[in-house]
Amino acid sequence: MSDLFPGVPVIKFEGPNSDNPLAFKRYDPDKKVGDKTMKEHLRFAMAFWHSLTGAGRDPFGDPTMKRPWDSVADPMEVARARMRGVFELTEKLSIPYFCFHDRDIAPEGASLRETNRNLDQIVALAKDLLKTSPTKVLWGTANLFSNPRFMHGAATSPNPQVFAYAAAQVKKALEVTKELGGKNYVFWGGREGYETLLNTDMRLELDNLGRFLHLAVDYAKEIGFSGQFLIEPKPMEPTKHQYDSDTGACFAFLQEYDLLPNFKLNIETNHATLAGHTIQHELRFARDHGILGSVDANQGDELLGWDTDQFPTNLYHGTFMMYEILKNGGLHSGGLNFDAKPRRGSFTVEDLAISHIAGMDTFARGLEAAFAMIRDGALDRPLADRYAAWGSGIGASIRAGKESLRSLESAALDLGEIALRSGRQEELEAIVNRYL
Ligand code: XLS
Ligand code: NI
Ligand code: NI
Repeated sequence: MSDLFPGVPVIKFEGPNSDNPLAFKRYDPDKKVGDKTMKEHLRFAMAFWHSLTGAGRDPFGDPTMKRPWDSVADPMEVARARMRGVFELTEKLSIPYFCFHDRDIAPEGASLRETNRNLDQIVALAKDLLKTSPTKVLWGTANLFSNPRFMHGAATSPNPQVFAYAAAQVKKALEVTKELGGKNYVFWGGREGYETLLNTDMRLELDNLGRFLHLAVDYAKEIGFSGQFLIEPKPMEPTKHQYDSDTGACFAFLQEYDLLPNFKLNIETNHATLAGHTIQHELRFARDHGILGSVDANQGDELLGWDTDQFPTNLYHGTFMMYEILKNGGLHSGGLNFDAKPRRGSFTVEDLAISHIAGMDTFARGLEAAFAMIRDGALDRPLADRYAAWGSGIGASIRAGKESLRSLESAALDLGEIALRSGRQEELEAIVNRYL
């Protein structure tokens, strides 16, 4: 292991009474919860872009983060240090995976050819490090939004040369993800969306997005990449209206373009709240439709209307998320990727480690609470009770498709007052609190 971060020790589990900020209070990787260990349930990943590349820049100020490569001038040397850094940090934190964009890990050159050469060098180093490390790659993706060429979108650009460039980038990113053993490949919509309909042919752009994803599926087959494809819903930012706005919109899109057999969703907490949904809603919708693939675990701020990408410390989110994930039978090839960054004022390397610890403890606590609620049927029993009438009599008959408006009218005409039952919301909320 490299020693770029001497201030970060190997993090150990010390239990809920520990006051050591550099220790796990809840996350005990080998502890069994049901028939799987916490590590197997949670499948944490570090986001390369926030933890290694991100530097604390915001629209009002310069980078703040103190990192070991700050004084290194050669961008390829910086890239090599960051790649060693992601292995060191994930190993010290017992985080089994990392996720990356092509442009996080290697600098762009003067042409795509030169950029790809840079990428190849760093990928060779990563491959080498993978050999001796427990760390693996959860997913790769292409950054199709930072470079000015993507100002009007990538697959949805009005300019076919931009579409071609983006396709070339995805081709390479797929090859690299395969080479590094990535378990999934993600498409987050970047700038696939619009600012104004006055200059946008929405139909054409959506058709092109569908075509683009089919090209990726075809190429993955050709090179034998068997990872899961994921798209990541987000309603806005950077564009005013992102096409993949929420899980419902993504489901309709995948269905319309016949992509459902190949795609699931990577669902992000802060994107859910920006879309005006709870994260539980987004996960439930995806689970119910068989497209819950992976999670970008972070949180927003109630009072800020943008993607603040904070580390997830909200125990209710952690619990409800793990509830949906357990009910989904786990995330399969997916995981919990910390698409999160320490606040700009939390600029030390220790802050970076502590942020991950806080997030991991949140999900470990959420896992235990959700597991216990499911084990006890704490929510399942009242739920089954609420819908019990659909299992017999007229309920069962409606579900079996045996009724018509005419037959239902005759059933209703002579009904007196219908006896309704309480929804018991506060009681259920109090039940959840008992588990926290
Ligand atoms: C941005 C997205 C991005 C994706 C990967 O809001 O969350 O970070 O996860 O491109
Ligand atoms: Ni994300
Ligand atoms: Ni995001």
